[in-house]
Amino acid sequence: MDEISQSTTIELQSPIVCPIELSLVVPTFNEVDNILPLIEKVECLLDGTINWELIFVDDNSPDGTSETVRAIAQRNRHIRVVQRVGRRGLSSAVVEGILASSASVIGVMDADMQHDENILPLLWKAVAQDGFDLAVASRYADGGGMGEWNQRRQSISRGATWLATFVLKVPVSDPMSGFFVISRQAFMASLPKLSTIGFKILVDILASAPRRPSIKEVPYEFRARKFGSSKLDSAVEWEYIVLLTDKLLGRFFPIRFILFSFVGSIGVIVHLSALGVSLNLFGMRFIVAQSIAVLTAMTFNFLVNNFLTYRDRRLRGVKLLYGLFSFYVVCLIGAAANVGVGAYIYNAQWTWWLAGIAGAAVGAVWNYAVSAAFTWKK
Ligand SMILES: Nc1nc2c(ncn2[C@@H]2O[C@H](COP(=O)(O)OP(=O)(O)O)[C@@H](O)[C@H]2O)c(=O)[nH]1
Ligand SMILES: [Mg+2]
Repeated sequence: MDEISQSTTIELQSPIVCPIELSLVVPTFNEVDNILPLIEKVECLLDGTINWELIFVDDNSPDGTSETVRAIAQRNRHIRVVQRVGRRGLSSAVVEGILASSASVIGVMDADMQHDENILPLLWKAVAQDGFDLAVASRYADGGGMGEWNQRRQSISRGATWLATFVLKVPVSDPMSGFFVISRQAFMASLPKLSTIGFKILVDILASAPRRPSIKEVPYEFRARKFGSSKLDSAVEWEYIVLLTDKLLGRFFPIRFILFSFVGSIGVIVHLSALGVSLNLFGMRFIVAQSIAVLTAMTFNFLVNNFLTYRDRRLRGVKLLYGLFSFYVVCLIGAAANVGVGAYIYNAQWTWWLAGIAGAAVGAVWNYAVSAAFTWKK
């Protein structure tokens, strides 16, 4: 054994004098004004009681959040930043922060101080000392509250909470909470099955758990934001639906294929509508009307898939045009495969509708697989 590896072994064998007891992971996007107040609050609360580290996972915020954290981290060894470039996403940020941390108990919390940090020690104790797998800060448990949220957001949150019950393996009053403490063991157990889509990492963790985790709920009152603004928009609501669909059906089919097929089935309605209008309103010949309908449906499918199914690889500008033409080519070959397979099965004396479904299925798989490789290639 050489000198370096010998000394490493000795170091690892020596007892840890002051282990980190809580790794706090905070996802950030444009939170520059919240960084210092949050650090000060956590310091006041935990210093001298729980040995902590605080990891900000920042998606390269244009407001300089990463630089601000780094400047503080130069002077304060409790603090670190994981700066991600070219990527966005709250859930994936939390996962990367947890994987970059070291304590056996992990806390997840927002940067904007809407989460009441005063209950952190309670959450930590439930996991670190009382042996729970997970402690969730809950707005819906007795004693908790939604603070100043308007009626619309409260209703959306309640609806989303209700929807989550279909994928969760364990009942929790506030599965949408972004404020919780979890043992590393419980997190690692869920990790292989995580979808890391969107905003709701706790729903993801709970739905991916291989066994029922033990859970403690701690009520708290959600606070109003003082600095910065919410990143919740309709895209986040859509990603939530995608997450739940992935949790329900993802083990059978890739989530993008499910979305692609969903868009395709709406495309059939678009096709029939365009055909009906061309024939009945404009009195076109069938062959012309059918061609217009095919073109309309393909364009519709392309644009909607570009917006929803591939929103993370969305094509814009000239690339959008190239993408559209490559999609036309893919779909026309798909249509030929559809007709070919359908005719083959029909000629082999199968029923007409089975031949039709088999042809459509082959066409759909072709369109999905080939457009993924060419139109929306990574
Ligand atoms: N790293 C990262 N953090 C995000 C992203 N979107 C939101 N956040 C952070 O996640 C936390 C919750 O977001 P927020 O907009 O306050 O959501 P709201 O409380 O539901 O309105 C905040 O600390 C945000 O800065 C993202 O795309 N990447
Ligand atoms: Mg917030």
